[in-house]
Amino acid sequence: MFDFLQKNGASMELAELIVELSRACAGISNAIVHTSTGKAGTQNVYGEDQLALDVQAENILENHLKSCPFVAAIGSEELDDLIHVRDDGKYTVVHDPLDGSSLVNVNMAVGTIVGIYEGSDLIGRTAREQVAALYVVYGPRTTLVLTVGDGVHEFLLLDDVWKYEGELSLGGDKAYFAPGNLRATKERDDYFALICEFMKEQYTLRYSGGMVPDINHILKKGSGVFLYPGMPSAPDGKLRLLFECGPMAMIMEQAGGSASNGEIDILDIKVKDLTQITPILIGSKKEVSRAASALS
Ligand code: FDP
Repeated sequence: MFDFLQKNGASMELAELIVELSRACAGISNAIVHTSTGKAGTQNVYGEDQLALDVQAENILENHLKSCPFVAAIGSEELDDLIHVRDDGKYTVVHDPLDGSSLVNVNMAVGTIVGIYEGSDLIGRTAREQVAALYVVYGPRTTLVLTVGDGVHEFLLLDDVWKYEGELSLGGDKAYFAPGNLRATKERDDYFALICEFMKEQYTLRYSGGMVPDINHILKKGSGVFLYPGMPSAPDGKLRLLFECGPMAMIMEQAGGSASNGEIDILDIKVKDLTQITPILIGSKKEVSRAASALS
């Protein structure tokens, strides 16, 4: 993976950091198989109950990142502040260690999401400043999808080694939809109407309840849209700008798609605080702009 990353324009430091992250994710893949799916007895910064696996995935990533000489700071969906790692570090790494972890005990796919910024502060910045982003899908197979700003590339974990599988890009024309937060249809007639249109136009539903596998579906099939809109009682939805939406938006844009909050690109939203959430419409450009007009 190191050589591949350097050939694709990553600096030596960035390539080493991503390789370290890929080792951590191989460890998380193993932990998913061997760790209890029960609760940890603690809550994260959003007040959500943590599973033992959430805590373990967080610890695995944190330990690997602390051992990497290029990491300045770490931000995690599970923590309320950045962890300062070293003054001479070059990168801040933000991550959601185990997105969709409640799906593990029913044996559905879950994921890790990571974004990488240069520098050690994130406030006032935008996700467009990420120098790399990746996600890992822990499903029947474990795959890692990454960008360092030169397209989107997929690797497969085989016997603890990440094997290059190929490039992912949008360009398909099959109509898939993944409608998150369907509860919003109770408060939003426009969302209800859009979902009805998708059904009448015979779009294919592909929604698992895990953002990572649902967006991975769009990237692998080459088309589709994932929606998680807000509603009057929760105007910004619930998905996190830094830890979930920002990295996924960079990957989608690099694959030829787009991501919007309904008004502006996810990649152009200024970070005001680490726990910031945002509505998201992400996938094929034409589907994202259709959803943005329908939900404006
Ligand atoms: P989860 O809360 O289970 O971790 O980021 C959170 C997330 O999963 C996404 O992976 C998923 O798309 C979304 O929440 C599902 O939310 P709803 O339960 O509100 O549908």
